[in-house]
Amino acid sequence: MKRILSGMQPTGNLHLGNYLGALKNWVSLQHQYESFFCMVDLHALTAHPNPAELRRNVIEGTAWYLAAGVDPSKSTLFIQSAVPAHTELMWILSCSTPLGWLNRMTQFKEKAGTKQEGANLGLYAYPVLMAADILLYKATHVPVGEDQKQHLELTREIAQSFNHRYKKDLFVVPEPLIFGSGTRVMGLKDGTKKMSKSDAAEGSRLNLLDDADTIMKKIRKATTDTAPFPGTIEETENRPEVRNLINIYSSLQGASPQEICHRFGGKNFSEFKQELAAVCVEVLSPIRERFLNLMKSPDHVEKILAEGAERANNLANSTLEEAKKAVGIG
Ligand code: ATP
Ligand code: LTN
Repeated sequence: MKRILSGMQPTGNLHLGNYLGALKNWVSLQHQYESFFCMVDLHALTAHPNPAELRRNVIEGTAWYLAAGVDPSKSTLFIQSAVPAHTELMWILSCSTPLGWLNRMTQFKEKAGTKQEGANLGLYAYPVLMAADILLYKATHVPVGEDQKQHLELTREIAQSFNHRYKKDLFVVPEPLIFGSGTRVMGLKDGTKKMSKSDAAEGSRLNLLDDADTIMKKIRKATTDTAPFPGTIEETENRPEVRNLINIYSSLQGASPQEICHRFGGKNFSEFKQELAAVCVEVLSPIRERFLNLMKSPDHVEKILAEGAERANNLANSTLEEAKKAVGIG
């Protein structure tokens, strides 16, 4: 049985990058894999979010999963903190994870910056909790963005060393499912920086909550250059903003970047931008509509999460019991 598990932090303000880099893939994978998707609220605590906002973001984040097409009759949707086995297994795994492995993690270095002494233990141990998320469900595959590749490699090492130490084939060693570079959406203002919810420039990203007018305005104002539209994709090599807009069009509409260049090559950018905006509105508007409808009855979303937590707890507890027995506390 092939099984996936993936998660996203409930940090709010989802954007086109989250949709193309994560949600859209989850929606198609749920037809081929038994799927578990979780809102990793325990991971979010490492950044001390406002408590009321965190709760709201968990519900809204789940509503975005559903609005994008994650189907609760096919996939299990749940909140990480509703399954206590995650933190319990994390402790067991921590006791088998050398500090040397964690010291290699680049995300910790980036997030802690120059003030590592002041960074919290949760941020440092973040990848061990992520390993527990994955190993509890014996996921065979984990769909993640390029930035999470190192954390997944660590999960594999933790699983292998645990199995070896306790002489059991307990944990499944998961394979990453990394989506191609076309899914890395860059900012609309600077094509070398990824589209990100933490960018102060609102015009740099298309939020999933943006209405049609806002989408059109942001695309119209997206940075391009003075040269005409490229006739081949090779000509975009030193034009990151142009390349990014072509990639977005391609991911949303299905045409290859080369086909898009053939179609718009030599033309005015405004014609391309108009079509790009129309495609964005066509794809994003129905998702936004569904989201707004779902948020009219948050109880329905809560119910889906409660059902998901029940299924998740069943599976997670059975793996936790095996792990406890293996180490001698079960
Ligand atoms: P931040 O804005 O703080 O960097 P984020 O927008 O990257 O956060 P995450 O919660 O880290 O949000 O990511 C959620 C998922 O969305 C991850 O799977 C990540 O790989 C994907 N993702 C985020 N931004 C992009 C992007 N610009 N292009 C493609 N995928 C993205
Ligand atoms: N670390 C990931 C979120 C995450 C995750 C997971 C992804 C937490 N647990 C398990 C896949 C599987 C991030 O920051 N995007």
